Amino acid sequence: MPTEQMGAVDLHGGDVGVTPRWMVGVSLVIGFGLIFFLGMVGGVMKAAQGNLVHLSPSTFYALLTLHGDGMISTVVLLTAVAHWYFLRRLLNLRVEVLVFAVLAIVWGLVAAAVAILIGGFGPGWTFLYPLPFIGNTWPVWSTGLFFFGVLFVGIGFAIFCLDILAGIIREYGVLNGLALDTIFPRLRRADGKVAPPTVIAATMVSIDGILTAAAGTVLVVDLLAHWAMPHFPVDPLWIKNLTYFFGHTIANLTIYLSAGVIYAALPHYTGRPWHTNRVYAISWTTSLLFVPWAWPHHLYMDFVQAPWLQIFGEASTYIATIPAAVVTIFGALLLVYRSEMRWRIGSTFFMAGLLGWLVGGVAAMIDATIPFNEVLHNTLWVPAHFHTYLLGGVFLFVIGFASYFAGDDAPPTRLTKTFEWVFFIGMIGFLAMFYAGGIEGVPRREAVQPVPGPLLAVIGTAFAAVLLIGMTGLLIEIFRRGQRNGATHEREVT
Ligand code: HEM
Ligand SMILES: [Cu+2]
Repeated sequence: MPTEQMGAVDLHGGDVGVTPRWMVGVSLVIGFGLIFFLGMVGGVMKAAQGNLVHLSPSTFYALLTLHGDGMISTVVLLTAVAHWYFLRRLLNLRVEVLVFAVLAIVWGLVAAAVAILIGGFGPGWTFLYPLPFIGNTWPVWSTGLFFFGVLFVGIGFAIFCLDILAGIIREYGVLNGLALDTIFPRLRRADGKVAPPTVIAATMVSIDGILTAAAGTVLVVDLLAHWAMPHFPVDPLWIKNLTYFFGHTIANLTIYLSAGVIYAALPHYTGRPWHTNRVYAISWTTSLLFVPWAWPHHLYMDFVQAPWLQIFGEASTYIATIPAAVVTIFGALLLVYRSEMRWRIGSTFFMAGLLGWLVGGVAAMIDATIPFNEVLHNTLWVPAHFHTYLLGGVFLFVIGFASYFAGDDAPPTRLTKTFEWVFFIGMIGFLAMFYAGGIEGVPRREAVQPVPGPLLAVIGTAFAAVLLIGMTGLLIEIFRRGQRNGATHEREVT
């Protein structure tokens, strides 16, 4: 695709009169607004567990559901939009499709929020059958509305994935989208062009994302049928498998979306391009094949589950996680090593996020190992590990992207450094309390926890407050610095 032509697409936006930059900017504002609100909800839940505020159990479980469903949908939105920002120039994507995807996800979030905040729907964000139907504290309409909300989030994500996959097929084809031409000379193109790492990540995410959205659709349609016609039979084991195929994988894909962002954005700070090679092709193809098989690690306690799935799920968890994480973290270190790395808010958060991904990933694999799972299952170890890589990984990547997007290239000031420290100290302390609870065997998802849960929750609440103060200050600073820069210039994608 000649660059002039792509420039024309950029400048004129689409028929809906929306420019890509505007759309990405608006999505970031919506997403960060939601994270702030849902983070406050998280802080209130912790405070309630620490007996600092009083919530009725049904309110607690409704807020838990809101926080979980909202946070996951929001990071899907944010990471997808950030990845799209780079992909649109590489794949000549149209902004109209992104508008539809974002609208579907936001609509899904609103529907779920109404079901929860007005209806009191509260079976947890994984809405495991039969809980949504037997919880007697919420009305029947809220169950249906919540499922519609989930359906729309899935549809929005599917639109995003299908559009990207179509772009990849147009520009590279699926095999070369995975850079398999670096391994098989027969696939090589005449012009010698190889897919950049951002596109490799997009190929993996879009294919696995379509599978995930398909599973989510089957799941929600099954549940909606049961909701409308209570005689419609559903098999609990089948539903549980589908639920985790959908829930585990969609949450997991936000990390792979983030990797696509880092491949494109980090070179801006190191001054070196991030090249594709065979190792990327092999690692990402492996992740593509195994990510959809990791979900059974949520069902180790289900004795009726087929044993081969348990073993295969454990093995797939390792095989899916390790290669892409290792190549990304090593790749980033090589990119930074002896480069004249410019430490800005963007680059700092990208590197810190990689650390969160590593720590959270190791903690996740510990939990996905059957003998450990026997003691850690459904303890606070679970929110410990996923907050490490979602809050301490994916969310940091998104902050890094926001800084990049805002054109905030000024060196850190004393104020931004202070906010960074406040944020990191709050975050680490907050996560540490989750891990401590896990090691002590405090169960997750309980409005009222056994000792030492409440004490840890008091300390966790204090750290959460620190985290939220640092986060808010930093985001306001990024926004202000971005505005000062005009933030109108577009950058080269490496
Ligand atoms: C900003 C600060 C945050 C705070 C204070 C916070 C707090 C909490 C608390 C207290 C719980 C309940 C844990 C339990 O007892 O089971 C929880 C659960 C959860 N959080 Fe967060 N969290 C934060 C950020 C995030 C982020 C960024 C994400 C995802 C991107 C996230 C996703 C979740 C999910 C999926 C659950 C599980 C919900 C369920 O069990 O149904 N949280 N969080
Ligand atoms: Cu999982």
